[in-house]
Amino acid sequence: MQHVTDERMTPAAVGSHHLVVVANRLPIQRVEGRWETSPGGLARAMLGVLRSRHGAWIGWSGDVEEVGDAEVPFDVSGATARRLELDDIEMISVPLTADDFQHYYESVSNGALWPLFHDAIRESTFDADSWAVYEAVNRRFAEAAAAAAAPSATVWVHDYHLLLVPAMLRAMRPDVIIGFFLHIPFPPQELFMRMPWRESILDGLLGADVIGFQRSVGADNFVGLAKRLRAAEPDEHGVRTNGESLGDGRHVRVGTFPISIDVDEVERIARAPETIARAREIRSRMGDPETIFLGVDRLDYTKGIDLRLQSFATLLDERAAGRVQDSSSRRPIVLVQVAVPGREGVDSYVEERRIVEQLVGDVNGGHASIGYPVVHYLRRSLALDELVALYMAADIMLVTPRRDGMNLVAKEFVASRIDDTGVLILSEFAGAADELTQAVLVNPHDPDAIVAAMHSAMAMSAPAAAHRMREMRRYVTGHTVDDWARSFLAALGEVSGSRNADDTDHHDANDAAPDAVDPAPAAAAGLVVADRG
Ligand code: ADQ
Repeated sequence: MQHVTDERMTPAAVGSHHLVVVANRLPIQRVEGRWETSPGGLARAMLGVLRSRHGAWIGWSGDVEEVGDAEVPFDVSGATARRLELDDIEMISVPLTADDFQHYYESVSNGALWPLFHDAIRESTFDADSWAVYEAVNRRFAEAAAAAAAPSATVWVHDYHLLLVPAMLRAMRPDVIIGFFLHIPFPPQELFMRMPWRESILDGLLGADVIGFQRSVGADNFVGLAKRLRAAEPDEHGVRTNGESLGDGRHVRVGTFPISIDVDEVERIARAPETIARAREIRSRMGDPETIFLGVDRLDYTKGIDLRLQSFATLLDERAAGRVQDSSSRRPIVLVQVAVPGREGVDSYVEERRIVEQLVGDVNGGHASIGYPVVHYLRRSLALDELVALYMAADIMLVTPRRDGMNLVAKEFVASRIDDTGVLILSEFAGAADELTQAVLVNPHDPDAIVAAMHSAMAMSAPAAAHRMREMRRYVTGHTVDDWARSFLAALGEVSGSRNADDTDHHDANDAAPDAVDPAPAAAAGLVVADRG
């Protein structure tokens, strides 16, 4: 059910949320003129907890706005507002103009941070004017969070678009518990040091109470940098800040929280008779190939789509030249590559699409026959049920990113293989490699290694493949996105508990009034803030 709120008429709703999620995008989409929650795994995991804790989600709606266009985006039923209640969760939109979008999203987030945090696979562009906009937009998100959060609420900030929000929010609302989760890798010190805004970023993050990373290597990189650049003192659970601007001696917990998927949803789709029939249909429409390789990615240079296409071409060349023993089969081997384009305002994404599409053309040009392409290339987003049917139709899943925070496609593939068949080839440089250790792990930077992994996956006996898949399924089933969200919130809950205990101790020891939060920013946000104790 959707319900539009015009905040000009309902100011009482401000500042009442006990759990606030802050992310670049709102988890909503417009379907036939109506706003609905969008179905991603993160959204599904968070919406459940948000609903149960009177939550709000702060983010951008996805539509750029004109300067001064104060009342979009929720133009439903003739009413307009910045807030929309969907399924008992308040969606609060942070407006972005086309200029904001270009500087904050394209230039800094995806032109500077994204490549640097992914091993500097592409050169970052550092533009001081864009950084000023990034700061301004981060402040807007922090202000929205400060205005939405109830006294002592929990605020969970997500990802590289919002690295400055934790410290900004702490300055406005010292009473709230702040978590930050980074979905992408956190780079090694040598690379991070290139960033002109390196101190600001560390200060921004150190404003949080808990900082979560996908892999322990990211957490270690962060702690090392906080020590080196901010004189933070590492301990078993994180760091203690050191410096006036950061609040001397404040503890920041730093941990590893590998994200996962909605396993129940994927399994439910995989068990549905329509999906099983669709998987069979996909195979037969491709001429019942001997082997179907599958890749599913955003069209991003980090994902290594080009690397796998090159290795696939080598595999086909070897078979054509008769250098491979099992090439006696007349049935073809094919690769299905699904790629969703995006970020095309950034040059490197336009370039990546050109590279990938040229390779698809080259491989098909050299190896296809009439009516039988060897690479089936779909440049679009597919619904989850169609994706699951593809995961089930495939024999070998190719997940070969040059670097990836986690890679949820690998986990979706595993969750889909309810009959324990199929082989996963997985890059060592994806976060998922720490967990899915029964995959055929590969160094994607080594073309021969990808070809060798393809051969070994094709040659793997059914019992060996079933053993590996069973192990991986057991792992994924026991580590769902709900478990991930719960564990991060539990870490925040511990901070909240220890703060309350500290306040009680302080109160008992000094017999003084509990610390009051700085009322100025809260008052600016239209809030009445209670004492912390
Ligand atoms: P992404 O880089 O977007 O996420 P990923 O983890 O692979 O990467 O998630 C992609 C999601 O998009 C999956 O759920 C997948 O099903 C979906 N998807 C991909 N291609 C699709 C297509 N053609 N059609 C429809 N859906 C498609 C960032 C980090 C990752 C990290 C996630 C979550 O870069 O490393 O795993 O966040 O933290």
